[in-house]
Amino acid sequence: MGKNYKNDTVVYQIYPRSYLDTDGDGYGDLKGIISKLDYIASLGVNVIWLSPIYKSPDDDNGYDISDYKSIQPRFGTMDDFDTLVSEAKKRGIGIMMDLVINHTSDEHEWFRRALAGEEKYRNYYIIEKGKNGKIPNNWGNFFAECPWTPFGDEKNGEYYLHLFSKKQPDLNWHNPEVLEEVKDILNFWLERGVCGFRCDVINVIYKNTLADGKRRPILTGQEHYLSTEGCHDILRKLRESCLEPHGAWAVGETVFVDVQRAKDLCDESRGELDMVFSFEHMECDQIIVKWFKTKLRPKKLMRTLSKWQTALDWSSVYFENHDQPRFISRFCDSKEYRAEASKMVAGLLLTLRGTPFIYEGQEIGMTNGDFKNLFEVEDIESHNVYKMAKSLGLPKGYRWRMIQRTSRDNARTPMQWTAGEKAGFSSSEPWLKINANHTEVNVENEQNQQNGVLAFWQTMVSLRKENEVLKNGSFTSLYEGKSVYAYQREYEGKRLVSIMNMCSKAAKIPSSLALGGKLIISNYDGESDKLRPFEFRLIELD
Ligand code: ISL
Repeated sequence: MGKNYKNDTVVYQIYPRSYLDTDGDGYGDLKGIISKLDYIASLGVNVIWLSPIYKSPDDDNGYDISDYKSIQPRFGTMDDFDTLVSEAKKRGIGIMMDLVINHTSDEHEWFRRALAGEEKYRNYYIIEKGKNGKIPNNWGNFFAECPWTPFGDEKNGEYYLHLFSKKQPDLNWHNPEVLEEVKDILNFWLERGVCGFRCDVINVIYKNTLADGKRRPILTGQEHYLSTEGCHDILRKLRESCLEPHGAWAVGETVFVDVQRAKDLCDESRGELDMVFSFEHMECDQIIVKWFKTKLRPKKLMRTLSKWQTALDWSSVYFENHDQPRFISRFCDSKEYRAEASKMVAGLLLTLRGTPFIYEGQEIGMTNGDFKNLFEVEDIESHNVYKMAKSLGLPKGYRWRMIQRTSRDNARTPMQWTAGEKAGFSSSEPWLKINANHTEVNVENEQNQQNGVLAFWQTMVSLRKENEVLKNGSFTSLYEGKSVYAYQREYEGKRLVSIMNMCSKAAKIPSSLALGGKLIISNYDGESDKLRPFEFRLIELD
């Protein structure tokens, strides 16, 4: 992927099961996405990243793949997929697939054959003898469960490793045959015309050793598998054999990544990833682990953003995805300013340096799901964490509030198309509860408003795509206050300044920011000598 391609791209992430259901089974489908391509094109985006659409028993909503070369039947057929690629292409939009290669489903043919005793396939997974009648090591698991499950008959004393659910056995990347299989999968999709891949938890795939790890509050053992040399080597091979020949690109989801590791993974000269998703800016409201949250502190967010903007030459920029609570719900608790806050995030996302990723529903200011109890929550991680909290003796009310705030389902509620029945998402009961605020927060409503949230996102995307300073300019932080953030983008002598107020109270404009210049866009009408709640301004300096 050439440099300009990076700078010109704005990505829209779709969580297929929640986008639009056209066959009335309560799940979104590919035909639904196809029917919304004009809407997606109207956002101005030029790449769609699809969360997994492969065949899967759905233990982790498709991140447990049982066949990498077929489509989940409830999402449609391979013909539907081909139509999606060609119809998107007509609108100047590329399709990016989600590549999940740390693990497969336990229902994948490879794992079944391993269980049936085929040596070749046993070597595809990480299978170990227990130690002294116990599991092989002291590692932790991302979903708060034990990472080892008996492999086949318990009496054999063997276990397989799974960093995620027990239905997601980890692949053995020490086996070169696994690499060959994965190359074949990439080429299969590249030949069908996809433009790239979002690589799921890519920096954990290669485990150096299975030795015990240093004890930590979460994910003991991580020092044995985070960003190992083996992982770098695999990424280089995948680029050389698959991405490069097809002119495709890759963004890596890289958990617990620090600046140096991120640099190592996406430095152009190393030929690995084009960019990464880092997490530090999403953790500004967390206490040690993501399930314990405080109110988001804007200053911490600003500092973290500036740090990453300055440290990396290029990366992705995102504030929402299918794993994170809705961003505006994290720092704007008043309904009154929902629209302003969403517009401010649009201003922020689209004026930072890097490739912006917009998550479905973000463009209309969707908020966290309004779940009333655990029965309404589907996510495997939430259920496991609830159980863990119970075993730690945390009180019931606390446990529920914890899930309510942090559940990944917060961002997975069906897309809100209309104020009507089932939000225009489906004709039957949806797989996950629709937010009651769809009567107010929905696409149809937004499309009738000239100054609405959607219109602002559209304007910001087009500004971003047309403006060389926003596309290519350098980043310099100008001000990081309690709620006021300002930074400058500069390119070939032209300067733009973004200035915003990240809270629901008006804020004074610091004297150092009285820079003059011409207002390009703001999310408020009329002038004001203060920054109003969640006000965003983009200013061109002389
Ligand atoms: O959510 C996280 C950080 O805030 C991490 O726990 C991490 O993003 C996540 O667990 C890894 O996510 C990816 O792989 C998982 C899958 O469940 C997620 O949906 C996917 O994005 C396993 O494949």
